[in-house]
Amino acid sequence: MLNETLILPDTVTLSSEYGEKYPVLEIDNPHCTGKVALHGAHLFQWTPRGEKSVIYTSPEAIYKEGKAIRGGVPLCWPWFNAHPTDTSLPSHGIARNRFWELDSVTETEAETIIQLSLSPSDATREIWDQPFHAIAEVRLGKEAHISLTTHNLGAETLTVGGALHTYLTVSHISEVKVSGLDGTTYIDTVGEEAEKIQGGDLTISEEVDRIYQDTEKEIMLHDEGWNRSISVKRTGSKSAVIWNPWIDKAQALSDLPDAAYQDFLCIEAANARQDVSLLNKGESHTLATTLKVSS
Ligand code: TA6
Repeated sequence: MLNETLILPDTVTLSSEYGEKYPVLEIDNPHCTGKVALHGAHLFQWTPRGEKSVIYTSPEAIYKEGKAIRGGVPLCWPWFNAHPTDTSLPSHGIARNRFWELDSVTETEAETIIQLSLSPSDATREIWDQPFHAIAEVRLGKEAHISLTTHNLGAETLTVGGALHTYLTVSHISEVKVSGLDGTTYIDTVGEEAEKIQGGDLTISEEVDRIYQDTEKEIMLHDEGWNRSISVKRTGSKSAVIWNPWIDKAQALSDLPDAAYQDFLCIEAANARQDVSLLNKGESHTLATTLKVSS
């Protein structure tokens, strides 16, 4: 998990605020502050200088092995939501609920760069018995860039989906609208599943849980309350997921305050349902998202 000989740049400290056995990297560089847990390779705080927090994390999040932090950018991998054929397997896969290896922490004038990796273990093989190597990279500066690369180390074709399940802080859910999805087909998974087409901008006034398909365009979250916009640019992502639990689902989540549905919206770079990648022997795939705030 943690190579004690790894030298950290001056702008990065190793924090035990979340427990001696739950290492968190705290970033404080000229452009932003941030926090990355080795557990799940999980970015859970990013605040550009002069801005309000961009990444939302629940004040009731749980920081312990095996439980994904509620908020931040959970890595849903190698599948999104329920496993396509075996619903007994963990929802959102195996990446977000275990410790990753910290491979390197470097910096440039523009950003801090953190690289972590995950390799098969007895525990992962029990769930997904495939020869893989996964690399997560978090780059924090005036923008935040999160990427997840899958290498197929085996001879068999690897089917890989997933999502960078990004929780974005908003002034109030009633103050936001989302553009960039107009005319895009989506699967509405709230209640009876149905395929629909997005008409114009998306506003949120009820539970929203949608998989937008075959879309690679930039998505913009416009927050009237804080007079800012957050750009979400995706690469290696054919789907985009928009999620807000609204009142009932928020109450059902024990690691989220009941009223917290008002404080965030998830805009996720994803490859869901049929938008998965088939990696032949030796092939790799990178799913990435870049966040940028503008006023
Ligand atoms: O991204 C949308 C979603 O798949 C929702 O259906 C909801 O389950 C959400 O992810 C959170 O999932 P989690 O397992 O983190 O509670």
